[in-house]
Amino acid sequence: MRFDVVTIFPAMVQQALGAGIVGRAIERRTLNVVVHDLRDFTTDRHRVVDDVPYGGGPGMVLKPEPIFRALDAIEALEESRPTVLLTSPQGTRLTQQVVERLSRQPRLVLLCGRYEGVDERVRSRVDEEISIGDYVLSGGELPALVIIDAVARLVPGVVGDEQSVAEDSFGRGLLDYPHYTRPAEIADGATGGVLAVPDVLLSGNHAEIRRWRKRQALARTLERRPDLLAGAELDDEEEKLLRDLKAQQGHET
Ligand code: 9D3
Repeated sequence: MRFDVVTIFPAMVQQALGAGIVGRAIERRTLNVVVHDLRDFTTDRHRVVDDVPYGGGPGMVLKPEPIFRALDAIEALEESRPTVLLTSPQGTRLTQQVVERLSRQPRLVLLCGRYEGVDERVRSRVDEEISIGDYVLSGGELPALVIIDAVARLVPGVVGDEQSVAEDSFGRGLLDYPHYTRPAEIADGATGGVLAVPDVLLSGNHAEIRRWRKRQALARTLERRPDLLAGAELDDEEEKLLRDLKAQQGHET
């Protein structure tokens, strides 16, 4: 899969892409990510990318022509027309479902918004605007990196363990179960007590362990994110565990 990123902070984007799972996938050529400096598509001596808003008001607006030139150049790089995304607070909220849909595209262009926004005419070249959530950031670079990270994980070969991608709790609509590693007991400095790993995980009884994890995942989801249960794909065992948990919850209150 190919990503083209258009930004006024290419070093920030490039730097972040070098690390971790995505960085390794780029090294292996499983992913191709090309970062473009919007200033390279200006034609004036001072490489100006922004201007004051028509009608007045605070802040600056990204000028349309450098963006149009960048998109023309990027679209000419390959035969197929890429899907053009604009990061914007007005966009579709990014969810795993949106991530899955984007991962079916062979080519994505990510236009990173900045300042108060981009000239509205740029939207004539944009297929979809994406927001990563309801909080105010300074620009679209971190959102572009979030989109690339989430989408890239679904590209075959990017994550080493395909099973962990397939089973990923969010993929199935539930929160994760608790994880433990060695040692089996640690001292709790705060209380003088002992923090122990649940016995079932040390039992070697894999059927019991699987059931415990399902129950924990369901209990946490019911407690912290009950909204997720409406869209979750549950098997028969999970449906039964959930009924039991809800019945218990009823007694507790
Ligand atoms: C302070 C300016 N705001 C006035 C109402 C509007 C505004 C413009 C530009 C708010 C934030 C930004 C910069 N943010 C993004 O470009 C952005 C973003 C975000 O802030 N939150 C979540 N997702 C995204 S995607 C792009």
